[in-house]
Amino acid sequence: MSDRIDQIITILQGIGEKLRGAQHVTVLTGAGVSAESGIPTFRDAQTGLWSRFKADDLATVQGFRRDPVSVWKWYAERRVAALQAQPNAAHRILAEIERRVPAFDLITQNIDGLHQRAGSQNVIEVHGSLARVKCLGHQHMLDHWPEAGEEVPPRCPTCRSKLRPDVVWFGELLPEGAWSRAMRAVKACDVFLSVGTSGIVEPVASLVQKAEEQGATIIINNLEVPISATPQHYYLNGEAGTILPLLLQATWPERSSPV
Ligand code: BV8
Repeated sequence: MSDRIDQIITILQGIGEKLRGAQHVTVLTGAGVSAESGIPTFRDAQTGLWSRFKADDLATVQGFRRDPVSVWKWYAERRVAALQAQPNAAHRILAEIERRVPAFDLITQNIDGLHQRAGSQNVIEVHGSLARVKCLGHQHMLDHWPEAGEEVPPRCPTCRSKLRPDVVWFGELLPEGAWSRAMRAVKACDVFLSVGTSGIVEPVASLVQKAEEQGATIIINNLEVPISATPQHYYLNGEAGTILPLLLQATWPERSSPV
């Protein structure tokens, strides 16, 4: 057991050195960073959304066209759950790291808005957000979720076509602006920190490799990686709400962690 602790301490010290000297930190998060806020992930065995629901029915345009009421209700429920959830220590630590490094970008696949509520500023939502809706007909955007009315799903005030959540479904292109910002953030970084993503969904999954190819230090925290390190890679198995506070402490031991 003590060997494992010694290994974690050595890895955290190595990461601390890299983060202290970093010029530009780019973070990629997935559903795992919100798991300790009570938001289910997608692919975790029992609790994952895709083990309980069919992605084809709920996260594709075809699924929405087949049954717009069920899809709208599913996202409306997820939106309420996200609003009732609180950012956890992982969200807060990432916001704190942003304040302590010269340049920082946070790319998230999550649509729950918890990074922004934790104080993160440079958030790039590559899979959209539950805070916004758009219409099926002409992509007219509404920057708020409409009040519940008679009709479900509600209709676009401009063209009367059905409204849908402003999230990226399977088979849909990522928002052009967000994707190019994410690519710039990866190109600019010397430290790339991935937290709570299974790295399955493309094209986001390819960002780690892009960071690696340009020589950035790669740090990966989720529940599936081992605990190990090479000169360029650091793998930390563990819950983000536990690992990230240790990482902050190891990086700036002289500055107490205010989160
Ligand atoms: C695209 C909607 C170009 C929002 C999501 C056929 C046709 C078209 C495209 C494809 C195709 N076949 C494959 C593709 C590509 C497809 C894809 O990648 N499919 C996968 C399944 C193979 N991608 C797309 O379709 C993308 N668009 O390619 O456009 C195109 C267009 C047309 C034609 C050709 C090409 C669009 C992808 C976006 C899909 N939208 N959701 C929503 O409802 O939320 S996917 C869904 O997966 C979410 O967005 C989610 O964010 C994303 C990634 O999942 P993760 O966040 O990683 O979550 P997961 O549960 O998987 O993992 C959690 C991790 O956390 C685990 O590692 C776990 O260990 C860890 N963890 C758990 N607890 C903790 C923790 N870690 C730390 N602490 C904890 N406490």
